[in-house]
Amino acid sequence: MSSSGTVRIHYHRDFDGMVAAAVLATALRDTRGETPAWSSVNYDQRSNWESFSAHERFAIVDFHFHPRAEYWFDHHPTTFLTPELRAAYSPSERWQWDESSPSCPPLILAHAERHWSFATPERFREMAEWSNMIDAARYKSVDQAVFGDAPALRIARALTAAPSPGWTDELVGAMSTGDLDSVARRSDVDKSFQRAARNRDKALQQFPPCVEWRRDKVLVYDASSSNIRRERFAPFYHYPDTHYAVGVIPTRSGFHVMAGENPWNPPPVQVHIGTLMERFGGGGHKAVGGANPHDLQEARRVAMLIGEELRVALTTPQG
Ligand SMILES: [Mn+2]
Repeated sequence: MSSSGTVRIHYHRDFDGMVAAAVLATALRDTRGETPAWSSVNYDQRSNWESFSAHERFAIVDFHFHPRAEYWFDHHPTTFLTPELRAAYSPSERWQWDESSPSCPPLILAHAERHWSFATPERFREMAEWSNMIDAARYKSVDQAVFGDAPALRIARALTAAPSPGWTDELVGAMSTGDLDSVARRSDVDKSFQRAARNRDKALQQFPPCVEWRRDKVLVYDASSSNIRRERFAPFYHYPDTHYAVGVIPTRSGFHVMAGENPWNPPPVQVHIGTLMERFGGGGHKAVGGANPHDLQEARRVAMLIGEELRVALTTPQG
């Protein structure tokens, strides 16, 4: 499988991970005489991380740090799987970690310009800007998040209905040579986008009956049925005056409780959702967090408790 000269770029299979791979492949080819190949990596591959990609030269972008990676770039705060791996990292001409970056591509571009004298093409600047918006969910409005029609948003939604696991490798190739518009116009991208848009419409339609209660701008829902399609921002699309949504959703092995602030109608109180979730064995950030109770009944109970706690926080006068 491995050939002596080729460095393989392993990238996280989402929009910013794909752009990161296209950017790194181009920068390595143009400035370092590399002839890179690429393939996506997913969270299942973290087991046996030590022997990951044991017999080849490789790079990793938008995914966990690996000490044998010849090139590595990431922005995730959770990138180091062990304290030993954290200790093995220090920034270098080939490695860079910046958890303050909203997505991975901008840090690779800045690095390639500074260390390798890479001349960033305009199309990569555009892709990096959209990566920041998509990865950090910084959409201007809930309408843009749900129905946004810009090429980057069409591509990102098309990924939710990918025809095969290897499809993203082909798109990374297209992103390395063409701009977002040309990628979004591909017939395979458009076909997946159309399918994804139908899924979205179904999910929006299915959401209101899942609402358990809405009080004082807090919404609690139960989307635990496997027959229900999910759209991340459906609660705020249907109920824009909501400050917090708390819901139960299925996972591969059980159920997940998630809670989040409405990015387009932020709450007037300072509740840290991650800290709140820690009491139920979960975690997260200030604005969004989750927990995995052991069964559905418990997940529903936790969702109700968290919803009620958020409701009390919103209705208690701040002192
Ligand atoms: Mn990513």
